[in-house]
Amino acid sequence: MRVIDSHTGGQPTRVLIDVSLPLGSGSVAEQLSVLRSQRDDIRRETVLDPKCSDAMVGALVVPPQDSRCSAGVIFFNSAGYLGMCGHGLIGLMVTLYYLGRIDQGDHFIETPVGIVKTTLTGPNQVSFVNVESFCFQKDVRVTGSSLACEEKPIVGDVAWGGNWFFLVETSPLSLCTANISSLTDYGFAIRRALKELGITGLHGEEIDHIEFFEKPETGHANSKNFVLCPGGAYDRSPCGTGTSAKLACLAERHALAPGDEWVQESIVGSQFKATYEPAQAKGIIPTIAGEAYIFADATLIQQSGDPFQKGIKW
Ligand code: PYC
Repeated sequence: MRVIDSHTGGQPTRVLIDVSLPLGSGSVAEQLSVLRSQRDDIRRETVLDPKCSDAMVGALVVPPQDSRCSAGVIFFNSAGYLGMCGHGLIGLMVTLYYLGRIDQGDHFIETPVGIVKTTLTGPNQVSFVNVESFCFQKDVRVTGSSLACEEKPIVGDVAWGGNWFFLVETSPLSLCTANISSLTDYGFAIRRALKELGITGLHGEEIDHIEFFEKPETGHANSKNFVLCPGGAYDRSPCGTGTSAKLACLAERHALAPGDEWVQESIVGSQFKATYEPAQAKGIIPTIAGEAYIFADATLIQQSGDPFQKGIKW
């Protein structure tokens, strides 16, 4: 199988090239449920250990149902499937351009959670108008056995940006790379506590992304973040869906006006530029801009006898 690997602000994306599966002729959301129940081997063989690091997000290009769209895409990682993936979408567009399959300019892409408009402004530069994002619950206090050692409860917002996030405005630990493993442990403890407390997304969905913020001391970014992804990897990019969730919370608090730029920096120092417009219904429509670079155009092979052909599952 041919794969093209890129990274967006340090966070990798693996696009599967010319993989055509019988997933039905429904929407991308419907195709995702067939993929999940019948062909999860594709995800396991392409993004699980030993072929990949936990940080990798795979992208399967599928036929869109909506005729406005150039393509459909299903994103996945070592833990399962994502609704949307901002860094992955930027990687996908740069990859399709590298392959000569799209021109610079506007393209609509169908994802399992809705249609996103992308604009390829250069060979490596992409902006996208994300799905409607909203702050679902403000100032949620989280205590519990998983956080028993903490004196103060953790306070955060629950928001949707194409995935579900718990956003902690004041990070419990300083956001530096030396703290990545402690931040990861802390993020997992919050995830466990949210589960214990029955705190979920709008329709009972698990909140599987945890985001910590702090104000950067230098530079011109408005905020720095650390994002714990579902499989336990941290996002090297500022996280497109996480930045969308952040903008929704800022808008909810009237802390950022429509059209004003927000620069979100990741824990490794990469940046996304973001703005939003109010949505017609409850939330906002974010626009996120970033860049991706390709680093491998490769063929995955399976040798007979390899006990870990299908990936290491745990
Ligand atoms: O950029 O939206 C994103 C994302 C989600 C998980 C990893 N990256």
